[in-house]
Amino acid sequence: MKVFKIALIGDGGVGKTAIRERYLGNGFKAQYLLTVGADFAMHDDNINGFPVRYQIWDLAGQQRFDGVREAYYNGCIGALLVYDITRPESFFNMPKWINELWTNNGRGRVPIVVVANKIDLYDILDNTVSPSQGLSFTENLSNLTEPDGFLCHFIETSAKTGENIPQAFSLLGTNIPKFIENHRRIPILASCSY
Ligand code: G3D
Ligand code: MG
Repeated sequence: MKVFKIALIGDGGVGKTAIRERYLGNGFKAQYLLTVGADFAMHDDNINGFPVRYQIWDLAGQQRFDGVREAYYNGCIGALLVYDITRPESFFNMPKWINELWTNNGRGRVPIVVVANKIDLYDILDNTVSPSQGLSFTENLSNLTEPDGFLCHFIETSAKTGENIPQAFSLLGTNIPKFIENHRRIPILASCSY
């Protein structure tokens, strides 16, 4: 079975861990990597009908992150980049996260799904980031990745209600084969085989 390392990235508090827990279902067992300050969990899924195993990396403590950036990103083949629609600064910080991912994973521009999380709060709070802002950001990102053979996707989720959580992962999954097709000569890393 193919194993794909994917990372959850985005500011603290945007809902990365909540998204992961939703996707994995109750009772999942994450392994905590003390040296990296992150934990990862495995989840089997399929891409276009082919079985794959995702190794999902999630930061356990943001403050420890500085020294372990490379280990966190190394070998990643894609990421869910999460922002919180109720906190515009988490939206405006996205370029920083993209830069870190693309600089440190060893493969360059890997696929990203931009995830607008906490949509259950749209109706309750003012000053939320609008879906059109998220979409237009993602279209600009796609302009960068199109020469690499894939586009980036945008999806609105709620880890609280569960809306669109599996769909966020499958959107990323559809881009992984396209990425691999265009990067056949990139060496396979131990942490992620394809
Ligand atoms: P992080 O892993 O990105 O740091 P967490 O974020 O998953 O720890 O989530 C941070 C807080 O946001 C948590 O609340 C969590 O319950 C909440 N949250 C996550 N996703 C959603 C969502 O879709 N809707 C709503 N309403 N809340 C969400 P606490 O209170 O535990 O800090
Ligand atoms: Mg977390």
